[in-house]
Amino acid sequence: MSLNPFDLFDIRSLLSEEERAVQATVARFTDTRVLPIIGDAFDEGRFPDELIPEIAALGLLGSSLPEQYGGGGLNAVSYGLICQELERGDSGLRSFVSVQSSLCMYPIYAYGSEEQRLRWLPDMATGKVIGCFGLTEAHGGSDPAAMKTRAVRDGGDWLINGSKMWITSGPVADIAIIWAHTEDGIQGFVLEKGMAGFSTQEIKHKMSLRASLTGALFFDNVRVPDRNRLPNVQGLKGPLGCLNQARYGISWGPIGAAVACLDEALAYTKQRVLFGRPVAATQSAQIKLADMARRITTGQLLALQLGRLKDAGQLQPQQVSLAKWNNCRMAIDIARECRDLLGGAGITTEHVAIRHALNLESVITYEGTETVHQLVIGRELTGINAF
Ligand code: TGC
Ligand code: FAD
Repeated sequence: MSLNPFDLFDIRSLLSEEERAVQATVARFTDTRVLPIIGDAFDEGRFPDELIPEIAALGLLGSSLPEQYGGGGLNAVSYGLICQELERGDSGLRSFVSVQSSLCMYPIYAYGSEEQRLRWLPDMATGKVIGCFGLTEAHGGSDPAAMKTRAVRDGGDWLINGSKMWITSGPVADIAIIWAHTEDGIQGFVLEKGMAGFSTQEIKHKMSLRASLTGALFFDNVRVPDRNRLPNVQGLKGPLGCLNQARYGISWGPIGAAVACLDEALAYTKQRVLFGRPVAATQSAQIKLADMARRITTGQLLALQLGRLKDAGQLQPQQVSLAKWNNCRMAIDIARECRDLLGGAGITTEHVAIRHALNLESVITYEGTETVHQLVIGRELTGINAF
């Protein structure tokens, strides 16, 4: 019996019925709705927002949140599988779902009041309200504690001044979860589109995540009522707690991108005849393909155990760092190698490898660069902070 080249260790057999059903549903969506349009969307630098109603109808927005807030009540492994299957289509689509679910709905759920949860979460689950998450500033995203954005009390309101950079979905978002220094430490605020002094600008000329919108946010004396402040967290642990959720999903997503690239490279090298034999019949191509399968299998096992730890309530941020680092590095290396195996054909978006390779340049950078995650592990091993 031959093995499934994309699941050499039969990891599917380790999934529950519900987890398999979630994976199959999202895989079908990616095959039928995403893959036919995503190459063009990437070329055009267009986020395919026509897919939002379907993404919402499938329950992919806030899938882990309780049903009373519009969530799906799914476990962490299911959320990981959602990210993996979406990113098999494109990292931009997975980014959209990560930001909406892990970076916007999660903080409202985890740090918000009951009134705030009921006010925003159900509409975010249906895609009626789109969110963005503003932590990074232009002078240095790796060091968010150095943020310059400030919120100052003014009677029952807050006045917010500053800016944020590189914000996914920023140009279209209806609400922005933004993090600002206050006299009581870093706090989170929900800004609403149309608030006076709040403006956005799209970042153009991206060669990566072209099927995703990225922008800058500007706050010029934005008056925000106290009821829009997230009351239940203070300090950097607030935004970093959200990053744990998103980084967890990003530990799964790039597996999908890597699988898409391996799938393409296998098909291509089997039919491409050079020097009288298929490229796949050469030892060097087989070693490369085998190495990809090895790294994907390792990444799959890592992600699944990460998910099982999360579902057991035992997940440590350092474990998320290691998985995000490993699986982003695994996927970008595979995408670049697949691009090479396709020769000149690999440089066009007629094939998926270059699009995934370019996208993964962002994925390995955002949510903590590779270096940041390496230093998190280094600090854990040595007890010495090298940041
Ligand atoms: P440090 O002293 O380590 O910690 C400060 C406080 O935070 C707590 N903490 C965490 N809490 C929850 N989860 C984590 N992962 C945490 N890491 C730390 C910590 O316990 C402490 O709490 P307390 O109560 O003692 O005050 O902070 P540090 O200043 O040394 O920084 C550590 C460092 C460098 C790891 C952190 O700043 C970092 O992770 N930097 C990278 C920033 C980053 O990842 N930004 C991402 C922006 S969002 C984004 O990219 C979205 S992409 C969107 C998409 O998916 O499309
Ligand atoms: P810098 O922090 O300036 O890093 C530059 C280099 O220095 C990197 O190689 C880094 O690894 C290295 N470095 C940093 N610290 C150290 C150190 N101590 N020792 C050695 N080397 C170090 N942010 C949000 O808040 N919300 C979003 O929705 C969002 N979406 C994004 C979408 C895209 C497409 C991109 C590209 C970014 C997005 N980001 C978002 C921002 C992202 O999180 C930051 O780009 C990332 O955290 C890195 O910050 P930086 O770009 O300022 O790089």
